[in-house]
Amino acid sequence: MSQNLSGIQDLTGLFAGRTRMNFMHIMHKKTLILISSLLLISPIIILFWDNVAQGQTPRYYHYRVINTYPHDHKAFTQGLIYHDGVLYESTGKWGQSSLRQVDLKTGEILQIYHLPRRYFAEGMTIWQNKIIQLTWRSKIGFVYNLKNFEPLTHFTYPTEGWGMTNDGEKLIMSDGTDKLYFLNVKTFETIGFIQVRDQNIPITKLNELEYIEGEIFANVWKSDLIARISPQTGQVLGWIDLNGLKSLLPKTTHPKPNVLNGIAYDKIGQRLFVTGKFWSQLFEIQLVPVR
Ligand SMILES: [Ca+2]
Repeated sequence: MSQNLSGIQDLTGLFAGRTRMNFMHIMHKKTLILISSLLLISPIIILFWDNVAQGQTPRYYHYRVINTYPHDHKAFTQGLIYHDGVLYESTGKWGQSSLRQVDLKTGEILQIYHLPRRYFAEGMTIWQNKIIQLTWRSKIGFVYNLKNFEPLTHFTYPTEGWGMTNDGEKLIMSDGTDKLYFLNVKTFETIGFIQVRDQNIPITKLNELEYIEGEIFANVWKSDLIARISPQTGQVLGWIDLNGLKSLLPKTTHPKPNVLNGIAYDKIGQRLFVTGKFWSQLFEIQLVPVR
């Protein structure tokens, strides 16, 4: 994982400038509406233009903390899922990589599988009665029995492995670039990809993923941002700014809390959970649109 932060710095600048851009966007729309009204152009044309404009500019969200739960502060979180009332987590680092089943309310580890020391675990997803887990640079993924974590099989891929989720039909994988790959869930072959863009700006370092209500949510590595991405076009539909969340963590933990990473979604309860690497807490948050 590159230490080059220029992409993130660009992203931060992009985000900071958006208040002004939103204002310009609103003014632009108002001007169009005024001219259109004066020229007695059909309101349908105005509506069409408005939709086009909205498709070009992402929405922005802050957050409200709804609940706080304990989280293993020694877990270098790489993948997080909520499934059937419990959390599943993949943790990284050489010699510390694991697959876990975790009680949400207590943070207790209910079941754990330790990977061989030569593997650095990354993202994962649940498909039917199996767990599929990536590794960082070994170009190998593992498939486990969901119930007892028994290793079943493995597969290979040509890139680094970062995040993983699925849309109910195919696997979705990130590799730290601006690409999200679609994989056949039976053969693990790459069947397509999208390139993620905020308008025309490539968004790189896409990390942990979660497919939520028809969108792909992606942590951007080493930032407090989660991108909401269209699976069809790769366009960023929205930005969630989680700045300040890490500062809510108790100060006494060791190792030091690392970056935000970990998105899980309770589809039935419509609850959104986030955490980070070595974070001692996991947060249920509600998104608050920035007006
Ligand atoms: Ca996830």
